[in-house]
Amino acid sequence: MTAEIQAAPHADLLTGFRAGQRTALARAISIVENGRAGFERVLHDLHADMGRAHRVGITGPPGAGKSTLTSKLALHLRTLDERIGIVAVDPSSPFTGGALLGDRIRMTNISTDPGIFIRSMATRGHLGGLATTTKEVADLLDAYGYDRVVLETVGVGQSELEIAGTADTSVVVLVPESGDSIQAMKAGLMEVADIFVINKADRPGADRLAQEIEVMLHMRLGDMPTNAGHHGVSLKSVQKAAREGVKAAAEQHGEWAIPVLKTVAQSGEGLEELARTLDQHRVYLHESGELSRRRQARLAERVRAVVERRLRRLAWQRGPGEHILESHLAALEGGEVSPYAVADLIVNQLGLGPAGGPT
Ligand SMILES: Nc1nc2c(ncn2[C@@H]2O[C@H](COP(=O)(O)OP(=O)(O)OP(=O)(O)O)[C@@H](O)[C@H]2O)c(=O)[nH]1
Ligand SMILES: [Mg+2]
Repeated sequence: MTAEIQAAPHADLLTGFRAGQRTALARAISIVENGRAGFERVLHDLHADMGRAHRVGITGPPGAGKSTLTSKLALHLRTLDERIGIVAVDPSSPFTGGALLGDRIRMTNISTDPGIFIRSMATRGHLGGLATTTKEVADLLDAYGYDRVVLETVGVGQSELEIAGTADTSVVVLVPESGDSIQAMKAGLMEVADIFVINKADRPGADRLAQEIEVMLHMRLGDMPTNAGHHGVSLKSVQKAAREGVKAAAEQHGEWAIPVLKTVAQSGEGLEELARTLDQHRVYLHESGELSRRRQARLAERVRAVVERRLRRLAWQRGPGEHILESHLAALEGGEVSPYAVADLIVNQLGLGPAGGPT
């Protein structure tokens, strides 16, 4: 074993964690979140306890109602006696964050229930990368025994999309505001969605957005409804044809027909259907073998991310990388050395043997 997973065994912490003590869970999370000594060992030791939770990613544009939806979903799942862990990635800085406070207030009514655990993550200050840390916190919630682990991220950046894309089931939340469906296409949200939710269905335009999404899903299958674009044909009839087409095509290939649901998160409308659809997707994942494909992809990605994180730490935190860089800044600017030569010097210090270098 390397130094990373040998360090600090945290025996008491693990005992408390496995006994279901929330304080131990909170401590484990803060050790992992802050990358404190021995954090990889904690994850290593708990790895065998992971893999039971259904991981649900909830993403979408800022203010779409993701937190409201998540808390209402959690409340509904509680009535079914499920235990839910929630990780919310807060896009604003932890120091000025209005959104963080907002999330806390909106989620207070559920935060005293022992069957629910909520953690808000700050997006800054993750040397190992936000996406990896967030997923590791989700791992802890899984290992702790939550039946459902929900990851809420704002679908604006690459790492947020990455987080959503590595859940077992990804829910993309959109709202009836102009350009939303086009935004979704642009941001790559279409590619990660297993379920679309049109939230704020109490507002005008929800039906139209649902129709647009269904037509887009159908177009992605490469097969427009034959009457599309025909003069006098309503979007609604195209939607109906599209929905049927998506279902038929999915059934034919044993695939998942991506549903487009409507919700009013504030009042809880549509949440039961969302919960049912999540269960259906979980069954589909099991039966189709897609679950193990997704989990293998997730584990492979994790190994790569951990290797990269260790190399980064080795170069910039433990090793003399920063020092070598600083001491060459003037020479770099003066054109006496190239960035590649300085990189060579740093890499050579890592004790990894020949590492390519400039050719
Ligand atoms: N009209 C209406 N408002 C809603 C609905 N769901 C949520 N809202 C409101 O929309 C606002 C944003 O809700 P949040 O749940 O914080 O949205 P979010 O997507 O988590 O926001 P960020 O995490 O900041 O991106 C709040 O004022 C909610 O009360 C809904 O179904 N209808
Ligand atoms: Mg939120």
